[in-house]
Amino acid sequence: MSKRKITKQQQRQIASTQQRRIQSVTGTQQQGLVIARYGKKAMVEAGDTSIHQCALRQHLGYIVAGDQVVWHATQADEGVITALLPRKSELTKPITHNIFKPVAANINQVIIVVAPQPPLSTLLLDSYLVACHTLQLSPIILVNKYDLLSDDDDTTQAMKVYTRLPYPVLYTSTSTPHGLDHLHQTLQQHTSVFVGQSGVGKSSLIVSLLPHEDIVVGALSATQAHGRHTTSSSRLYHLPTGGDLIDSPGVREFGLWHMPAAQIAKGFVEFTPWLGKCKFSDCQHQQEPGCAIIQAMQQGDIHPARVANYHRLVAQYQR
Ligand SMILES: Nc1nc2c(ncn2[C@@H]2O[C@H](COP(=O)(O)OP(=O)(O)OP(=O)(O)O)[C@@H](O)[C@H]2O)c(=O)[nH]1
Ligand SMILES: [Mg+2]
Ligand SMILES: [Zn+2]
Repeated sequence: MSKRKITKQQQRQIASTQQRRIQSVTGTQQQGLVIARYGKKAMVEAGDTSIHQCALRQHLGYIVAGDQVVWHATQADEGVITALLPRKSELTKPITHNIFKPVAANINQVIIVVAPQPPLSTLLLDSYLVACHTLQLSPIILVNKYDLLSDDDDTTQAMKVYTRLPYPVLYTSTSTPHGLDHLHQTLQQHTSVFVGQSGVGKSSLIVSLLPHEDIVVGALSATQAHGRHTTSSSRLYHLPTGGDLIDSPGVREFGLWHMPAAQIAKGFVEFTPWLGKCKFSDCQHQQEPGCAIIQAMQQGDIHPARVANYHRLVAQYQR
């Protein structure tokens, strides 16, 4: 069935109905910050920090935590969102081929949380790094569950690759205060989002950062059903030291974008000095003679694990 087309006359009718609705409610239009979105409702924080459950008007686009919206009150703690203000940035998640769902809006930092448990996926980490590069967002790698790390485990070994890259790497534990001060400083004056695999401790970290706030680690039915604490939708928190932090639901993979290989290569930042220097302009950086990337790898300037992940992402992103 084709999508419903709206004629100009219908558009005018919708506009005038909206105008009448606006005039008939008690509240006046005001700007607000979306704290969370649950199904067909969103929690909006007003300028006076009061929270309102708001219904969503049609044709708004997908509202998400971090969005700035225009809304008006209908009752004491309820309202309606009538417009979405333009986003300065957004982190989107590919759901199916070329269809993206926003995870967080108006952020300037992405904190990619990893841990030794569940086992680290460097492919997922690299996917996020490529996504951040494409979306022009600054990534920070946060290794949580420091208490479970040992000198020779897989995560410690893998992190040796990432500490050579130009990204900050932080270590934290929620069972000890390890790294929390540093994390507080990193989050100050920024709007950040926690992303990563399910179970790495994103929500637990927020509990540690905001011990006085009533945060449920994990959500509702999923917790009871599976005995697991799982976040089901993004939610924004104000930090006492300044800055906002958005918790997002964990993912299993983040690798379904359709992206040209050249764009993926740009997201592997240490490849940059060698891009465009291969003998063949259409070089796949596999076995070709005169491949600058392979040469850089052989002389130790690029880690083989990153080249391997680059090829896996090219295969995945282009499938
Ligand atoms: N040992 C250890 N366990 C931790 C640490 N941080 C969190 N955990 C545990 O890890 C489990 C998952 O924590 P959550 O905070 O729910 O993880 P999440 O990343 O928010 O998961 P999703 O909401 O599913 O994405 C819980 O059982 C926590 O108690 C840590 O620093 N050390
Ligand atoms: Mg969570
Ligand atoms: Zn090459």
